[in-house]
Amino acid sequence: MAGPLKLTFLRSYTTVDALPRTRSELALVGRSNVGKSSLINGLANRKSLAKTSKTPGATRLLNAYEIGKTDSGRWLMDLPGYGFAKVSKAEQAKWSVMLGEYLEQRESLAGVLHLIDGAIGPTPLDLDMVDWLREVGLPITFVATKSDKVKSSRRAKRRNEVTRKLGIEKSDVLWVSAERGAGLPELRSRIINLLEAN
Ligand SMILES: Nc1nc2c(ncn2[C@@H]2O[C@H](COP(=O)(O)OP(=O)(O)O)[C@@H](O)[C@H]2O)c(=O)[nH]1
Ligand SMILES: [Mg+2]
Repeated sequence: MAGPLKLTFLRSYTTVDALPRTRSELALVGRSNVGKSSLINGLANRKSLAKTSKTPGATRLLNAYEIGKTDSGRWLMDLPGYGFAKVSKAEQAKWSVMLGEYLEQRESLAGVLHLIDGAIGPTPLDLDMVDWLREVGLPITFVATKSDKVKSSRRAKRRNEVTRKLGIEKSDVLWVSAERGAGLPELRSRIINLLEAN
């Protein structure tokens, strides 16, 4: 179990080609509004390292964060969220090309943290993304967000639903609340272990 991660925002990239080589990298993938930015802030125990929003933006950027010491070469990459209804077909197509390039070509990519909204459960788009990630063959760590929003009376049922739909075991998903901090120490340890394996 680990305390707050030292996370430094480096910069945003608009293309995969522009990315420099890194030693080891993990990518955050998830529906727009799933709680990615909040989770980054929670992992670092900071309030506004990553911008959070009630109205999901349409910005399609690869946001790079360095983990640990300066020039550690270990990155956490915040990928653009999917499923934002107000995005045009053309914009969506651009998004999936960029994401495909990133996921299929990034040599240092040690794995993907796939965020699923715990308050909603896996959506059809989430399941499409899982199929894609499995096809690419990347190690996936499932993270169910917003656990504080699931009433305790519904928790067991929701946990079963999440694991059944994703086709995984209960122990394969980490439940977290960026708001309350639940599950964050376990997730930080997982992140450190995944990055060090590379
Ligand atoms: N209750 C609760 N709300 C959360 C949590 N994490 C994120 N949210 C809310 O979900 C919305 C989207 O969060 P954000 O981090 O911007 O999502 P992103 O679009 O995936 O980056 C915001 O209104 C957050 O306050 C959580 O753990 N608990
Ligand atoms: Mg965000």
